[in-house]
Amino acid sequence: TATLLHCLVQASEKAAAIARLCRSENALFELLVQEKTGGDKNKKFVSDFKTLADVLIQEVIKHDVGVKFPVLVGHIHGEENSKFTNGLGESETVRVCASVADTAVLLTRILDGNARAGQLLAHAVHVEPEIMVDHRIRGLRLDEPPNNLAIWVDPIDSTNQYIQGGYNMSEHTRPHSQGLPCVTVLIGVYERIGGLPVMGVVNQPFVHYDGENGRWSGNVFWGVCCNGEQASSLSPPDSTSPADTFSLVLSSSEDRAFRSTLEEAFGPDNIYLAAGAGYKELCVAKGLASVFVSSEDGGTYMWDSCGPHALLRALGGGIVRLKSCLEDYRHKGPSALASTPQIRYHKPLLSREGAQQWANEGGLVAYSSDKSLCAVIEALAQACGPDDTTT
Ligand code: 2IP
Ligand code: CA
Ligand code: CA
Repeated sequence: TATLLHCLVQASEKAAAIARLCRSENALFELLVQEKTGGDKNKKFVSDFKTLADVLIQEVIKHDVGVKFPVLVGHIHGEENSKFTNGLGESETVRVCASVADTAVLLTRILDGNARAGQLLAHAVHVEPEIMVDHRIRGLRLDEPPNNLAIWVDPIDSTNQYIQGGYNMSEHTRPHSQGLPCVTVLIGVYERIGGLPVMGVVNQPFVHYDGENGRWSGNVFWGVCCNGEQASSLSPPDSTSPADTFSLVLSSSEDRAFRSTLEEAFGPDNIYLAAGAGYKELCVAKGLASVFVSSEDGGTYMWDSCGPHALLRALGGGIVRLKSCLEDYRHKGPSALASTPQIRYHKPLLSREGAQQWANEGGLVAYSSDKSLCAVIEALAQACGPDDTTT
């Protein structure tokens, strides 16, 4: 399994390289930021290149992991569908071909004859990024057989920020509210039976900008939690530090009343707003916030949380459904929180259709320690009163 982790880190680095390329090469960037103006010319042209970038990255991850781990083929799922449809309704299946040349031909056709863009992308699809060997991964002894496992991929989380761009240099010790650092590539491995997340990679393609060469570099984080083994590229947050204040990170589109409740309970200065579900979960793993709470049913999906969830479990935290926590707390008291089940990733919601089948039902809480989970649930339960389970 340590080789699987290495393979996932490598796949995430290739994904990050493709994401950076689409912003650094003019031939691609122009397509990425192109406004949809309607009209057939624009429709025939790639009406939604950002979707193509998403689909392509997802297919690259599926391909690269599948080649090394054939037992995982058919068990790697993602947000996107491999069929890409342009504005005229013409569909083509995006895939990694046997050679750079073949992939370039396919992508050029999808890009309505834009050979320069097709070749640039094909090259990035086939070149192996150089990654530093992480000795901590080498040293892991994990014996979960890959034929018990399946994967959720979000090829680009926070697409809006990816398209918009931007970077606020001043934010180092608190979460970025928006901009390229909120963009992540999320890969999460879960058990086919039981659905617990056991291994996760969160890649942040845009972290440092080198003004001299105009290039971005990123960070990659991983965590493993299976068979009693917990390991991560991050260290567990130091909860004994006296300066440790409780803080929360929320979506800027979080329900106003819900946000106000939290502001009253914890003080407005301890609430941060940030873009990207994956990024907010990463902020919790990094200790930039104690919890990420989302009250919206369907605000996030399995692919938004599986990878970061494994990372959090590796650090002694987790992700649970907000609604079930509040119910447990109200009916059984604070001690029930210790046994609130972790979100599972293997079963669709049969009462729903399409992508909604994979929504994180009833909102979520991502936390770095049981203490943080209790603090936020206690505050919400008290604020909402004993009978209100609608939150
Ligand atoms: C989105 C993206 C959004 C996020 C939403 C995700 O994924 O991360 O930013 O909303 O939850 O599903 P918010 O930023 O308000 O938290 P994608 O970009 O993959 O659609
Ligand atoms: Ca997402
Ligand atoms: Ca996405």
